[in-house]
Amino acid sequence: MKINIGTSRVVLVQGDITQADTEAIVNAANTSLMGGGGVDGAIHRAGGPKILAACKAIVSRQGRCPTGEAVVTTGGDLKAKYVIHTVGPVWSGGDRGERELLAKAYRNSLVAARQKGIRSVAFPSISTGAYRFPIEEAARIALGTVREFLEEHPLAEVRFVLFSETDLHVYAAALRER
Ligand code: AR6
Repeated sequence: MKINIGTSRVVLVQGDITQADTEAIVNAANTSLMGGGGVDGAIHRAGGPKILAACKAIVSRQGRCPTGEAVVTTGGDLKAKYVIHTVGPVWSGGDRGERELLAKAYRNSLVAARQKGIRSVAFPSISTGAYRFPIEEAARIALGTVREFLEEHPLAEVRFVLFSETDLHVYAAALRER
């Protein structure tokens, strides 16, 4: 599924984000930036040790990555030249600012992309795996935040790479709602 927002393209696909040919892919990391399970594990495995080395350098310079913030490293052996590591919130019922923090993670990832002159970015579904954010709401926040950003700051393409067909359907429904 594909829509245009001004001159930018928003694309939803099912797949493995480590294979994406966008200029950057986004990692759903944790504040340590030292890798983990889920998409984080997959990205570090596919991209090789250069990514972790770059994460370590960032952490030794500026400390852990707070929830909602984003940092950029090399893409190592990936097709993507860069990995944007962001940290989504852990869902704990919805009254700890989870929605705002999720929006912030998407927004700051796009801000980081723009600062590097990156024109195409692929996102996974941040926070909806190990961090248990309800996916219907997460999809609305993700797509709404991306749309708002692109209306101000066009990019060539923002792609959502959803791991399962079910997740793709949830994002497609959220995109059609608007
Ligand atoms: N490509 C695209 N999406 C994927 C892939 C892949 N290769 N692998 C998994 N997903 P999660 P979170 C989907 O748990 O909820 C890590 O341990 C997955 O199906 O990866 O933000 C970090 O280190 C789900 O839809 O991220 C953190 O500690 C989505 O990616 C913590 O998990 C996000 O699931 C972050 O949890």
